[in-house]
Amino acid sequence: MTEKTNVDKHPRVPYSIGTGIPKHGDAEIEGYLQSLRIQGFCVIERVIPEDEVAVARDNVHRGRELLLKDRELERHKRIELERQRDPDAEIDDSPKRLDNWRADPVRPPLPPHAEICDIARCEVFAEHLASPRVLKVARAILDPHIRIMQTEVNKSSWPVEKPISEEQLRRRGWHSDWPHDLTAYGTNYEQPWKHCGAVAQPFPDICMALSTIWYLGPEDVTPLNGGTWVVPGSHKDPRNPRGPDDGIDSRVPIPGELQVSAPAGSVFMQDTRVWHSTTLNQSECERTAVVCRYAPWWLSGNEFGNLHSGGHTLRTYVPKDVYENFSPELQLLYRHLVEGEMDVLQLGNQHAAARAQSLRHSEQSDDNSHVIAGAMSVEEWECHRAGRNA
Ligand SMILES: O=C(O)CCC(=O)C(=O)O
Ligand SMILES: [Fe+2]
Repeated sequence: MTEKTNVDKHPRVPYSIGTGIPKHGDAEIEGYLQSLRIQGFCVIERVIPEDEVAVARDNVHRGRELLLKDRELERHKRIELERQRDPDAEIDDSPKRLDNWRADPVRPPLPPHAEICDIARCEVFAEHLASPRVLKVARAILDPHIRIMQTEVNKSSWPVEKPISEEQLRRRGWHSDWPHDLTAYGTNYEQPWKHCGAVAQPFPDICMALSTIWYLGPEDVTPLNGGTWVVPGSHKDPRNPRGPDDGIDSRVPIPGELQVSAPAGSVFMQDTRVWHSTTLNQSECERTAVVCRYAPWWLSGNEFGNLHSGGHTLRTYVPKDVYENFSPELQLLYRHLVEGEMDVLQLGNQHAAARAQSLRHSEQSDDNSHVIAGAMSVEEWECHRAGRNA
């Protein structure tokens, strides 16, 4: 007698995008770097250890509630201040109310006119953002001095109502992320401050920022329950799904697309140029997720690109008392958003500059006949450097 086959509606992770990448040491980091360079993304597996995922997830859920309360308080304070200034003022409590404080968009105002950053109320989860493997990869791709520019703790994908139509299954929302989101989050001519910055097409062939999606379970992420869609290699294509001249329909499938699978606690990290899309969650369970974007010191993030869940282009800040409880590594990532803190260049950059300066004064060979400008690839340069430092 043949046994009845049980089709599991909630398959365990069938594979992970990280499959094939060694799991330890430099080889693991090198695998992620290769994947980022060639495919435009990688999945760093189990950044949050299995037995800590539930705590991180609960912390994010609780944080979301606290943030709503904080923002309401901030809004009241703003109105109070306005009343003190002018008791007869007609207080505009509509979403346009913040326009007054955007008079100087280059130097946005301090709290309460700024809004509290999402990370400020998710301090347990927050510490994972400074996990050594994530930072190693981000620093190798971007720069030794990286910062987190956008934090969105509300990136869950909720189960859709059944039955699901073919039309729904075909639905995509292809885009690339800030600063490569060509919509710049809804700019318009009447409100010129409302612009998060968008790199002009064709994008320079450089990774300017890394978008990370932190999958916080409770289930592992599969194509069924919210595994993000991605088009491998699209970071190198001059076209863009939101490119007005590119003839790409951002709402339907693109050849070569695939969905991410990863164990809960993993991080999907992508070059912000990569074309990707959210996915229908066909399971019965919320796919909890947080999104944040790591960028090098030179990306203009304090003037542009501010964002947290529920915010828009308003300046965000991390309260000093919260920041003081962050670990030193995490502090480096958020220092630029803390009142009264100077975001001086980090140690790695200072060492690099010191080496370059000492070279100026050292004995040099006095012969450049071996140099053929333009003849060395980045890979050759990296081998050469490793040899010198061995
Ligand atoms: O939730 C996801 O899977 C994708 C989210 C995303 O693309 C975004 O936040 O920019
Ligand atoms: Fe995105």
